[in-house]
Amino acid sequence: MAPTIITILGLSAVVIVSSQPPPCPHGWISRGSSCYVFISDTPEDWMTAMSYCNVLHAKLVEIESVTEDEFLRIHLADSKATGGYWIGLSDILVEGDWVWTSTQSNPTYSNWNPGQPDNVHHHQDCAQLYGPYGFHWDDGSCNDANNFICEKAIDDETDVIG
Ligand SMILES: [Ca+2]
Ligand SMILES: [Ca+2]
Repeated sequence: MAPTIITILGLSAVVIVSSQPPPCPHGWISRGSSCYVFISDTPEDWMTAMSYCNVLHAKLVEIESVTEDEFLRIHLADSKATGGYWIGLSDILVEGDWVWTSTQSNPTYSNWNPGQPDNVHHHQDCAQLYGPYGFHWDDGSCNDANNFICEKAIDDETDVIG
């Protein structure tokens, strides 16, 4: 059977409307003044996830507002994510005293699922966006292997126009 080659012309066109460089590195998603990357294929315990983000010159995501929280939740839902995603919030040092890792400050905004944090078995010291709770916040065991989200500021060295 001879191969048949069909050439279709003019059905698609790519229009480049901007010559500005993208604000975030390849594979990262921009929102506001931050870039985010969702790590879903190498689940890690919370501490290793934090180190992984640090290697990327980032931190485990820290969620300061409802708009940031909704952005993450909508992205997870749109990408059909499941399971848990570590965020940079823990009460490892003092039980019940939740702090963002980079600042050691208590959250001014939080979105725990009803009944959370519940510190099940007295060893849930790390916070995650938890799929079964619609990616509202839950405390989990820091040793569990979970997906995670890294966040970093849009590179200040990039020339910003406008
Ligand atoms: Ca943030
Ligand atoms: Ca819990």
